[in-house]
Amino acid sequence: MTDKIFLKALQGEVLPKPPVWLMRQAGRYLEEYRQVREKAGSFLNLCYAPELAAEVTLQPIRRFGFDASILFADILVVPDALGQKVTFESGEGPRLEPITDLTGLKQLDLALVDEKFNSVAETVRLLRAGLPKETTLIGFCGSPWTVATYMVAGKGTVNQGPARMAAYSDPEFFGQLIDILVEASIDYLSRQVEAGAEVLQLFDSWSGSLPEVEFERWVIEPTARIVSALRTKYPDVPIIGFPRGAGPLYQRYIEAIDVQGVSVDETISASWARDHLQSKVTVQGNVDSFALMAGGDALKAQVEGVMEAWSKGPYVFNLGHGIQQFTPVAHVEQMLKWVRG
Ligand code: 1CP
Repeated sequence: MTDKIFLKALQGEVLPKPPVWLMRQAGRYLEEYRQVREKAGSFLNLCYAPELAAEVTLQPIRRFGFDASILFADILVVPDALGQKVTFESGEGPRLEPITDLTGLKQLDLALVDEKFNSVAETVRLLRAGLPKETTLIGFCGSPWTVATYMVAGKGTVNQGPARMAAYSDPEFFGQLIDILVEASIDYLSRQVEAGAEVLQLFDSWSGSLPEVEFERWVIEPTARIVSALRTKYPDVPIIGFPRGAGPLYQRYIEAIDVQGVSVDETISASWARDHLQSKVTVQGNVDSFALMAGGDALKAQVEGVMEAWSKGPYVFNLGHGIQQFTPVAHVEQMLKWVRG
């Protein structure tokens, strides 16, 4: 039995008020984050400095009292730890030395990951010691497809074209890349659980760019392997999947993968999610992060829409995607008042 309402919701309990947290709740919309970020130097330095990473993880908990806290790190820690060169240029997003064929895969080595994965695990340890007792700690990684889109293109892309091309024209290479990511992700998430992560979330931010057959092969299949390995090792740790943009394939995703929760993006209607997802898993979402940035009546309507549609089943209140950089803190406070009453 647990007193943590976020865990209760993931165990399927229907609660009078939902637990609430926000994707990317630590970040540049917070003044106190920008200060620590500056002190850390590079973004990856911040990810690998346990004291600082724990500090920025705790900032939104202190300010807003969210029910869950997500480890501060990034999905690109995995390629970085495997040996690919990764940097974050300010204002431009991530840059990687692209890996586009079997020869390129040789620079990746599963034996290299210890130091970097362990420093993230150290952040998790500090957090378990520093979080309020009612707050649940979420560990995470990117799903193989989404991480691979960055590894192949060397940066974020509008349509994930380079990875889609590689998957069609060199499936041998692309399949091996995905296999490496499956293994590295199981290792990485296992270390997070051993260090104290109580829930895991798998971010597949770009799963919406794949047709059905490719979705099955590059999203469902590798994610199912990761989830089943973790389920076997840690049967009591709930897992949330986030196949962003998957549309009706959300349903296939929760049927094929043993997740306890599914994070729903803002393009899915809350009533569709209630009818097709909530009877099987806990749903999480799905207010538009731009409605939060805009605030006012538009935001209020969305908050009420989600709560009305989902309140008869298990759910977690969240956004449909990460919080926007220029979101006023006052809008977050207002939204919490509406949610918590
Ligand atoms: O300089 C900065 O401060 C950079 C901003 C930033 C932050 C705060 C980046 C760069 N990453 C993060 C932290 C982060 N990233 C977290 C932990 C913090 C929290 O949620 O509170 C998490 C869970 C992520 C996950 C992540 N990183 C995803 C999946 C979720 C999503 O937003 O779709 C992705 C795709 C990334 C890659 C990434 N990291 C950062 C940037 C600018 C990008 C590229 C995004 C893109 O291609 O559009």
